[in-house]
Amino acid sequence: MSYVDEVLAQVKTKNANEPEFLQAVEEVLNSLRPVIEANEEKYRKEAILERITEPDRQLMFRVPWVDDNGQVQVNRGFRVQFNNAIGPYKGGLRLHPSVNLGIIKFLGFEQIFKNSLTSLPIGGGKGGSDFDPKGKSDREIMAFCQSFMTELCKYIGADTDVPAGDIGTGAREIGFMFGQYKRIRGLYEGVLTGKGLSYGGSLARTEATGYGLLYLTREMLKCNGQDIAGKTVVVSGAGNVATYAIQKAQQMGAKPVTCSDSTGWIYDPEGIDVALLKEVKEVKRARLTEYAAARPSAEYHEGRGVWSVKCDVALPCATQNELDIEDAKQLVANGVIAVAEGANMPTTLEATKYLQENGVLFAPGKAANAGGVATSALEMSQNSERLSWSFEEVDSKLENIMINIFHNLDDAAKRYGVAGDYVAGANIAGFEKVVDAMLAQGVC
Ligand code: NDP
Ligand code: 2IT
Repeated sequence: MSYVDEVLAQVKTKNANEPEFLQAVEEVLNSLRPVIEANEEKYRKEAILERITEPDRQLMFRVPWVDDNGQVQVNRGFRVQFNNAIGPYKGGLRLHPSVNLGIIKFLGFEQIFKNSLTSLPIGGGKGGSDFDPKGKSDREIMAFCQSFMTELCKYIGADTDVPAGDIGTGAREIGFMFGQYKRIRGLYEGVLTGKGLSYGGSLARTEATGYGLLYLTREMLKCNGQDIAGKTVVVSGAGNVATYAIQKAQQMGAKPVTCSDSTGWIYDPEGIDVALLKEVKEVKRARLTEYAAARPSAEYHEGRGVWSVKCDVALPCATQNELDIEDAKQLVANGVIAVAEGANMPTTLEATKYLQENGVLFAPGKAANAGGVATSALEMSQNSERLSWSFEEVDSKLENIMINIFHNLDDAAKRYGVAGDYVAGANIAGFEKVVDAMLAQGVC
């Protein structure tokens, strides 16, 4: 049996109840086959694949907090420190009722390769909780965040592990967590990114994931003889990533016509009104029905359905496995040219394969959404030098990073005879740097 197949079988046995983690490992290991086969004996002897698929450690803890009725609530907290070969663990905190260990492990595993692709010195980690922020008062959010950080603060630090935002964790939550870390540890340090501008945050971090997604998508289109300007874009999600992807797409002359949340979706043929979307989602924290109510050109539909809208470019920016084989078939039938993942693993393996086989340019999340974590690393640099850079400086670094990521994965795919397979290119390019550092650092 090949080394890849051996390790895949072991990972499946050891993590049988974690489908999302197995999906992420399967995608990465399968696309690394040409690299592994070229060094099979060495990698097997060094147990590189066993080591890279087993987290350094996974922390799980109780998060008790008191709700507004005086009732004690208990959630489960997680932090998976996956791999720190190239830098301190780095990755977001997801607050969503669906969170479990397998989901955090898939996100932490993806983060290893994503962070490597940024070319910045950050390792892979992820955390979060099954806490549901929806419908909670600010005081309840604070109570949860303080309790969560009371335990998490023992394991993180500016040079060990630097968490950030993800689904359900934005500036408000990061603020409460930073305050609690500072209070318990007595350290004013860059232990979290995505901080507010008044206490060490970076300009352009809020916009970074969505903007970065568009910088990479534009480069991918350009290198394939296409222009983003004039394209109709379909976006899912209505959170941080989706909002700033829509904004940057408009700035580039494209027309984003959809967005969605967990209850419904908007089709707005005149183009999404970003100011209104921000008002509804960032300020009021309301449902998309309010967007439709305020915008005559918009249609609101219950449930899911954005992938049924005819488009040139599709940008899934909500959550994992939100674009399945039926959606992929519909997109292809409607003439889609490119799919770029703003979310982490939003496209199922079957749908990815179908899109690629049908000539759709496909940019995987670990490359396409790396702008968020890259800008987090720029926030860490600014915190270390106790300076802050201008919006333009951060944004132009972000743009360069995204362009470089695209060329690195394009080159890696060409080097291994799979030109145009950007999934393989991203996995290979991300893996090469991490494995080099792992080998140099010995058995650890
Ligand atoms: P937000 O919490 O800001 O937004 C998430 C959006 O997705 C919301 O509109 C949410 O709707 C919608 N959604 C629909 N279905 C689900 C579901 N089942 N679970 C969770 N959300 C759902 O998160 P972000 O925009 O930050 O994150 C979106 C994706 O991008 C995630 O996959 C995340 O891991 C990834 N990502 C985020 C980065 C960042 O910097 N923030 C960086 C790189 C990747 P509703 O409000 O109704 O729940
Ligand atoms: O998935 C991701 O890359 C993020 N949620 C951002 C992580 C970070 O450390 O900024």
